[in-house]
Amino acid sequence: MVFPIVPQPSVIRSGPGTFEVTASTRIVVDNDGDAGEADAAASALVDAVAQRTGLRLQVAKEAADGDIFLHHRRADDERYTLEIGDTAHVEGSAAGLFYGVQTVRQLHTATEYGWTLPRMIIIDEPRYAYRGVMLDVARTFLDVAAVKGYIDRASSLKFNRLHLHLTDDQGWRIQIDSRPLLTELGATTSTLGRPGGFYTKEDFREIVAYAAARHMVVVPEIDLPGHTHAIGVAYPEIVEAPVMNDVLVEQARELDQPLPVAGEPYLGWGVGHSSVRIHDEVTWAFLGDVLTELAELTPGPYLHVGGDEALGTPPDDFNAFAERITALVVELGKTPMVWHETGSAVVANGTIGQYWGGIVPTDDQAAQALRFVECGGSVVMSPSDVSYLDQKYDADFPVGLDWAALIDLETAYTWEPSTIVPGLGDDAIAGVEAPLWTETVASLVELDQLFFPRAAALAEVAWSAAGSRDWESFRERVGALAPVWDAAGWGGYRPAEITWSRS
Ligand code: TNX
Repeated sequence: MVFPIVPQPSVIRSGPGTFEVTASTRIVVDNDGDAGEADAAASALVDAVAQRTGLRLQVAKEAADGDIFLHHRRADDERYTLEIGDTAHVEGSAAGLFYGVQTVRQLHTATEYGWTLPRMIIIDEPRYAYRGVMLDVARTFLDVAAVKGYIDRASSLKFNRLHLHLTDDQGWRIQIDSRPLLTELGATTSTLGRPGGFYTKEDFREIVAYAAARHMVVVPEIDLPGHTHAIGVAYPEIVEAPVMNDVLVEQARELDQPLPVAGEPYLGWGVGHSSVRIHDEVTWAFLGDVLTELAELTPGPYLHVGGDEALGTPPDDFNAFAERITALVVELGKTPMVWHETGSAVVANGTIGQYWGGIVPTDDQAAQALRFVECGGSVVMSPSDVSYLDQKYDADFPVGLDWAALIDLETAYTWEPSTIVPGLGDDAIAGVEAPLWTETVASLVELDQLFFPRAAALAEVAWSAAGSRDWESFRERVGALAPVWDAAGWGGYRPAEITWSRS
């Protein structure tokens, strides 16, 4: 018997018969302490049942047979157990309960009068502690409602990190009180002239709180020292003139992208032409102010400071910059995250590198990834030819880029993080992240097409034990999730190699 759960749980034992959720089923909360952790999971379950059936179940304190119990246990982990018999029990930490509820939501079949659940036992916990999705809100600005929608989708697959790529050549998306022109002038546009925008501090706090309620930690990124053209639209003294050497001019021509003009918004999607002025103390005062405000806004432990594709920055300058900026993040009490190129430098102790090379790394990429371990840190795996959600599924796909690879569902599923960089095994891997860049994305509908179903494949790579992953089993399970996604109003692509259940 294959149960329609993605990611695949650690242990499943099926029992005989079913458990019926009807209008008289109550959700009984059993909080360990008075923080109400089980209450949050209870309302997630109430909402999930209501979404599919219109029934709003009662939440109760006292018990009866046939109810669904949520037992909260104080623990700093993400484990849960699920036992469905005459009565249903979910037990776990606050996060564990939330994941248990997501599992129940996937397991049900809708009936005329409610839900049917199979009797069974599940014991489940994740493989990796860091299970991320990234959203590029710089290339295309996405409003708070869209970001919340993205959090709903990702957290249903047990992702627990939301990396927000807040700044790039095309726009600056976060209010910084000490530098108001960043948003006044640097946020007005998106790629190809799509609407711009930015998050006020209140907006950002709202996103962080919404994510936290779904057990996702926000990882904000200010991309540096490259990808900084938008800073120059606001504060020209911080950035170098756009670098237009032969390589970059040729690259822009091949990509059919315009060249940047100093001080004017950049609407193309060429890369590598911008850099902050690394040797100017004015720049460091600016960066100190920006990162201090961002650190204050961010309850999570990480600040991502970019480091990718600084093609216009001389290597020695880049390394000096990397050392100083990661040290600054540590001073602010946060763990620095950076793209893997930054491994060319001696980064601050504990810095996490994000690997975005291919599943067959070049020697440089492998060496750079390993440097984070030598510097007391670890690596998050985002190999671009399997985990990049912005790449097309096939050559004819209407949205997405294709520079890394065409990534069909099986390609997104069938890879193993611990064997990519020789010498970089699970003890050095913090986890997996699936980035979604938005040069070609104009709407939430298009975002969904890139996200579903590949994010489900990547969620399983991040959560499920290597030995429990199996493409044929995944094919069956993912196809059965279509009604759950439909009920939530989530679109997405439905590739023909999967048999999709009907709602
Ligand atoms: C490369 S991957 C980039 C981004 C682009 C992306 C498009 C990485 C760290 N940098 O600037 O948006 O390609 O796929």
